[in-house]
Amino acid sequence: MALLPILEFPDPRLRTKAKPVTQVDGAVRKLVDDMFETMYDAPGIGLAATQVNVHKQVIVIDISEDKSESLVFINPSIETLDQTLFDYEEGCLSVPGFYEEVSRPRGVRVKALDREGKPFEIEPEGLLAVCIQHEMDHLSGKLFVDYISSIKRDRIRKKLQKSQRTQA
Ligand code: QAP
Ligand code: CO
Repeated sequence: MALLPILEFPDPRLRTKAKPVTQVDGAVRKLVDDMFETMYDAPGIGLAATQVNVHKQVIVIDISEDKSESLVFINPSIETLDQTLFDYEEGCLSVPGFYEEVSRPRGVRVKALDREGKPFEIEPEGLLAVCIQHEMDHLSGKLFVDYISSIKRDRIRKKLQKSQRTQA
């Protein structure tokens, strides 16, 4: 297993559109395992392959308190079931230190492949629904800061660019 470096906003590679996985093989399972290790180490509750500069449709999520509910989504697709908006203060491992409220549909149906390449379907609500929508946005090059005002986004961008400069 390995910890993978996480790209940070405004890195343009975060805008890359991920491609479908054609075969869920050992290399994909290794990526999944490395993504879990990276996410749990952070710690975080969700990570998309885009964030570790791998442009394949792979997401890992675990919203449990004790790392007991790991979920893998390969080639996910989504439908809205409950359009009622649900507000949540979101963060992102690619936007460290910043949290903003985002509104998204409350209920969704998600179809995907699991770690073995087997199709499955879930109908999450609440935080899990938020998290899946947030991670699926990453696979299409979108970030939660795209939903907030450009004034706030620019302020976050400037602060992160400054800390990235002094880190490097
Ligand atoms: C996405 O985010 C998410 O700023 C996952 O300094 C977040 O795991 C979906 C993290 C909220 C729904 C609701 C963020 C860790 C982790 C930070 C994360 C930080 C350290 C974020
Ligand atoms: Co994120």
